[in-house]
Amino acid sequence: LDYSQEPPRHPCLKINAKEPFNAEPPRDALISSYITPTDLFYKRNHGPIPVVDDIKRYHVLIGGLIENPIQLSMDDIRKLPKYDVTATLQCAGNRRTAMSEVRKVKGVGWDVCALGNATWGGAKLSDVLKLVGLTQCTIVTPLGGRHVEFTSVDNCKEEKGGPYKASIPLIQATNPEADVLLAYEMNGKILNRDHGYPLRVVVPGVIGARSVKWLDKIDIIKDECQGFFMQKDYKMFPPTVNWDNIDWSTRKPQMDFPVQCAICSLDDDNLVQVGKVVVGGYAVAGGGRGIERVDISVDGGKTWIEADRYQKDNVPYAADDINSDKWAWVLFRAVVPVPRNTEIIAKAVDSAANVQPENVDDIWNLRGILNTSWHRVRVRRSP
Ligand code: MTE
Ligand code: MO
Repeated sequence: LDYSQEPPRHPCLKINAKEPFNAEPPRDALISSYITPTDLFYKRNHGPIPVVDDIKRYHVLIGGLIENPIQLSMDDIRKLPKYDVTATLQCAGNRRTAMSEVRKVKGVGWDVCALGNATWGGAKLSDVLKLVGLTQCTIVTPLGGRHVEFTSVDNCKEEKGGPYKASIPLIQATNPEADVLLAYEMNGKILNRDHGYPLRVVVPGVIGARSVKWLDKIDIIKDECQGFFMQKDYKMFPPTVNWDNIDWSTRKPQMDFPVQCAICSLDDDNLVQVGKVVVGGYAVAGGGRGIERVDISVDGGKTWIEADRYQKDNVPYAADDINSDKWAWVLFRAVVPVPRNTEIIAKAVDSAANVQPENVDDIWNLRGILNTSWHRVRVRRSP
């Protein structure tokens, strides 16, 4: 694997692994804007960033279990109606470092910033699939296809040098309301190499691993994708499963992510001068659910106060507001008293009343995915 053609990156990013390049922004930078600037957006890769330089010759093949396979150029994709969808992409490994502190897990360590909120511009996958005769509500094609597989042009060691792959159910892919995009823009600019130039999939509300970058082909397939990242990774196991007794076939690939939040205005350990502190951060729910509440405690979880929530331009947020971005995070803020040395905790509730687990131990899993436990930071009063 050749890492000699990596693009330049922002010096502020905290590098968790160099090759493949995995990096996240600092906490305070992450919540300084509702839309995450592209250069500060976390980068999660499993191999070198591919070079696609002959855009005239670039095309996406659509094949598999359909009667008439087609080939689409970038021009063909740009001719389809363009949608701008603001969606938060979150890596399933977000907050893995903290899970590893309980008991060691396997995988790249991440603090709380392996996510970002961007406006993705592109064609809807549902429109693209109409071109091969697949309409909304198709559960199975006449040839027996039930899943849509995305294959990349990159190469990674987990696939023994082959490309990264993932799939989603056909019913989701053909549903225009699911807002699955083939994106060629990120935050109003042409998608850059790190994030999938020239074309990537964006599956809103689902763990980042299914949003395949550098798309090469789309296949309609019978069973879900058999690739490494669908079958031997990104599955949720109970804490009793270890590397000696694991049977990967017993679990489904993780799709939607659960409700999550983290404090980003404070570090793990803080020394504060004054009697009050700003508790700011993000909260996000999978599957298009909204954030109903964010609770903050300064007494180890005995009592809670509700934080203010907002999305664009500091406008107060409501989960059921038609102007809210349903796939996007919510930023929160509360000013709380710090009476003594204490732990500050944040936890969110989504619109289906799902809550975050209190302790990381209960959701510990050997791959260290989906650490959505209450986020805790320590605060000491300086004398
Ligand atoms: N697509 C390809 N082709 N190769 C990859 O390594 N990583 C996935 C996904 N798509 C990956 C990929 C994972 S695990 C995540 S979390 C997101 O891309 C990260 O997207 P980003 O780097 O644009 O933030
Ligand atoms: Mo990821």
